[in-house]
Amino acid sequence: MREIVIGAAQMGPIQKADSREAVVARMLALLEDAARAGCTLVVYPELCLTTFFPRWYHEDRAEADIWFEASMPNAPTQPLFDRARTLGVAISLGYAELTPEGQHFNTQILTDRAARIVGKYRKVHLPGHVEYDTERTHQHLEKRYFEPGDLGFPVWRSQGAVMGMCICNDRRWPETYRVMGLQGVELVMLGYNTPSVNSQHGDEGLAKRLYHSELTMCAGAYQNATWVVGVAKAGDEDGHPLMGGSVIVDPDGMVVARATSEGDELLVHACDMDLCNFGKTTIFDFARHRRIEHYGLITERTGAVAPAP
Ligand code: CDT
Repeated sequence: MREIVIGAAQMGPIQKADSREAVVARMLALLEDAARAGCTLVVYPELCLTTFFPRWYHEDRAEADIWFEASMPNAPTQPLFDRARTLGVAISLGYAELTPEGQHFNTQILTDRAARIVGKYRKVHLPGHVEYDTERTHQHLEKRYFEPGDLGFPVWRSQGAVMGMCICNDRRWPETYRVMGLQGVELVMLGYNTPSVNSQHGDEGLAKRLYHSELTMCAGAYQNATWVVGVAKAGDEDGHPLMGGSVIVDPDGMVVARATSEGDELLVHACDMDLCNFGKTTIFDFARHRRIEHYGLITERTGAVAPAP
C-alpha cells in the first residue's frame, strides 16, 4: 500500500475587490482542516489567488498584469508556504504567472512537504478567444491574456508517487492524460474555473456541464489507471456563476469524493497509489497493447478533416 491522504480544497468565489491576503487566509483555513484530517497533499483550484479575471476585457492587455504574480512564493502567499512547511503538507495551486521575460502563463505548481517547489505546469489548452466577442453572454479571454504553456505535460516523483498536473480545459482532452500516462502517472492534479453557463449555448444547463466535467476526469483516470483530483473555484463572482463539482477519482474511474457546495469545501481521501497497478499491468498495459503505427494523425493533424462528400 502506498497511501497519500489528499485534500481537494475547493474554493468559493473570489470577488474582484478581494485582496490576495484575504484569499490566502481562506486557503490557510483549508490547509489547517486538511492537516487535521491527516492530509500530506492539498490541491487548490486554477487561478486561485484572484477572481477569474479572463472574463473581464482590458483594451490594454498590460492593465491585466494586476492579476499576475511576478514570483512564487511572493509576499501574499509566503504565509501559506510557511504554514505548509510547518505542517509538512505539500500543496499544489494555480496562479497567473508573469515571467521575468514578460511572458504570461496560466500556471500550477507542486511543492514537496518542505514547501519547496518541485513541479511547475503551464496550461496548454487555452479556451476562449482573443478579442471582445459581442455574440457571447460573457467573455472568456484566456487566449488574450495567456500564451499556451511551453513545458508540455511533465511528471514528478514525490511522496513515493508519480504526479502530474493539468489545468481546467486541459481535463477535457484525452491527450493530456495520455501524455502523462505514458510517463507512468499515478496522480493527476488539476484546478478549474468553469462558468455555470455556456456563453454560446445558454440552454445547456448546469447538470450537463457538471456531467461533462466529471465524465472527462473519470475517463482520463480509467484509461490511464491513475488517480485524478479535480478542484473547482466555484460560486458567484461579481454576478458570474462558476460551477462546483470537485471530485477525487480513483484509477478505476470511480468518484470516491464529490463536493456538495459551491463554497470553500475540503474533500479528503486516502489515495492508495498501488491501486494504479492493476490497470497499468492489464487492460491498459500500454507496452503490450498500444498500436502506435495507427496513431500518427494524433500529432500530424490538428483539426478534423472529413472525407469529401
Ligand atoms: N478555465 C477554463 O479553462 N474554463 C473552461 C471553460 C471554457 S468556456 C470558453 C473549461 O473547460 O472549463
